[in-house]
Amino acid sequence: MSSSPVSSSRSQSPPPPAPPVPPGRDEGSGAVVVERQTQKTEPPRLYQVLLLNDDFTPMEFVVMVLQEFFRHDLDTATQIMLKIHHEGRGVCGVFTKDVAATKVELVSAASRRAGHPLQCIMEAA
Ligand code: TYC
Repeated sequence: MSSSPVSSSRSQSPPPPAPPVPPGRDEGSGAVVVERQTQKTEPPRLYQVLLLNDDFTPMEFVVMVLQEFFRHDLDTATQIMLKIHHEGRGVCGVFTKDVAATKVELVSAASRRAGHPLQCIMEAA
């Protein structure tokens, strides 16, 4: 059997694959290329930052911490401080992991510097 008359000796190999088309409008043809999203992005895990009660840290210092590091107003900071004082622990705020860890470090450093034993910790929310 002879080869087809339309095929030349140079068309033996298949044509090279078309270059990938970036998402968006396919220039010229008017076609729109839609990329299927196969992987779902999970929301970041959140962490509570807590203060623990102790017998020595002055109430005023705890209120200051809640205002300065967690941006609570005076009334809210006082309520949170009193909750910690009576119940042993209380939530200062909820953050992503890096932000929570930074808050813990900053509060702990400030407490140490002021000579207070105030404990600041983080827990998965
Ligand atoms: N219990 C402390 C006192 O009576 C006050 C205090 C409140 C300390 C909250 C720590 O996280 C704390 N001076």
